[in-house]
Amino acid sequence: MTGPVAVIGWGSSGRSAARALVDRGREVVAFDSREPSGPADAAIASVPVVVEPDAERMADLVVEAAPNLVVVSPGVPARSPVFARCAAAGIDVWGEVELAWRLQEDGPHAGRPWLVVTGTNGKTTTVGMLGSILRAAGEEVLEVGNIGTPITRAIDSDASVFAVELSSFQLHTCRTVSPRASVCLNVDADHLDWHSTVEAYAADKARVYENTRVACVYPAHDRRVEAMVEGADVVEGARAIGIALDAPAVSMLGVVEGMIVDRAFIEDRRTSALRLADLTDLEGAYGPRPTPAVVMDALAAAALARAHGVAPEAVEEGLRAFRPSGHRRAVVARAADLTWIDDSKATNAHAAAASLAGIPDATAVWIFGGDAKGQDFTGLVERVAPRLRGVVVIGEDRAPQLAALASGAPRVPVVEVDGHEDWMFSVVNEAVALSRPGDTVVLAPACASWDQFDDYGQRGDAFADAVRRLAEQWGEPHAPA
Ligand code: UMA
Repeated sequence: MTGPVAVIGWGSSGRSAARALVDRGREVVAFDSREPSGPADAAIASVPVVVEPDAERMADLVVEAAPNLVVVSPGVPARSPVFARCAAAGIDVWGEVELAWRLQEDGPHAGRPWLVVTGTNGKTTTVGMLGSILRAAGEEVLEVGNIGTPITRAIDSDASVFAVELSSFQLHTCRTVSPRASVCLNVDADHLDWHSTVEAYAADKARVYENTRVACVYPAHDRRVEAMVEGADVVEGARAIGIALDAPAVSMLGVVEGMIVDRAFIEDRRTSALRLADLTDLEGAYGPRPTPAVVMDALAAAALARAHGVAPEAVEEGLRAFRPSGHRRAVVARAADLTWIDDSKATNAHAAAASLAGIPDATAVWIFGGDAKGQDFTGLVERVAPRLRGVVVIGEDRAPQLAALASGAPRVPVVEVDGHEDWMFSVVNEAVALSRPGDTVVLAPACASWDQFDDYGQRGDAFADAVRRLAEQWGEPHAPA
């Protein structure tokens, strides 16, 4: 392959792709709809960046540049005219992930396995658990993809295996990527502004299973995802491996008496199952009651690791050592006789429902609210009402949350906290007032944070900080999680 390459999008994927291409002696020209923010590193400082806000006009300019390959960033939507225009001109369009795969397979790291995770919710948790398990098995693993590090940035590393998080955007432009094992955790309506329809979104998610070599892992209760596995063109011999929260059938991983067990990757799977780990191994990360969603993530990570040949002991050790990155249902403290959970990342109703799902009835104090993004919370409140001891409603506009609570959970006590000075400290004190010893306080706002914070991370940090101060007040200065 020679000749210039056009890179669309000068963000982290585009710059990383350009760097990998320039390192291989390729000429690159970049396109972006906005003035690039921040300087590129020295190796790509001389790459020309064409700024063109109009997508039609940009597509014309790309074709006029006569590249023999176009590499698109994940943020470029499927409806972007650049796809049709390049197809008409006979120019190949690859995503940054497809480029990474091809460069890997053309180079000294050909054959390095990719274990690939997609899904609407739980991707990052699963990739984190998988990374921890692989590390416990002595692998040099890198967690890459949508999780933050573009894969082209990692291809020249000596990592022995990649734990890869892929979004539907990235899967849309994958063609020859051939994972050793793959999973789609779940599919719920999301990103419809990018994909146009739920069907198109699901079709892109389904691509995760294409060309899989050893195992297509899927939630056994989810017909829609199972159908994706059935419809996938896989490498001969690849197996479908179900995961479920109950006793596993043959070729599945599941849960028996509080143990994660494997009936897929053992010789005598027709007659027996192998214990991999206990649910209590998740306690350090998630407290005594991991939610069903978290257990499914652990099952998925275990199945991918087992498909890669990891020993059972490493699954146990890896799950025990795993700690979620901040704000994803992390136990931030046990203080004031309560377990405090930061799930500030739960910025929509689906994620908040998953967050509250594993908590015993009437023992959750729920911190709920923020920028509602136009959501109607009636369904969410009806679903979680049995779990609730009380609710602290936050945010600048609390009307949508209060209306849903009044109709869906009329007997649950509700307290509002407005944005007065040091309001998050009031929130945690109100939560204590609503609670009984042994309860769980969950920050799972179901809303974006932009009305009061820069991002969900800042919101979670403010919560953790307020809990720390509360713990000190209660004479529990270290309040270990
Ligand atoms: N741009 C254009 N034209 C377009 C769209 C974007 O020129 O039509 C330009 C923008 O002006 C900007 C650049 O492209 O300069 C940004 O590119 P990008 O949006 O593809 O983002 P990157 O910085 O390359 O980051 C991407 C992922 N972002 C998206 O998918 C939106 C990151 O996921 C990912 O970590 C990174 O690649 C490395 O793989 C972020 C994300 O929000 C975390 N993902 C979504 C999610 O998780 O829900 C899918």
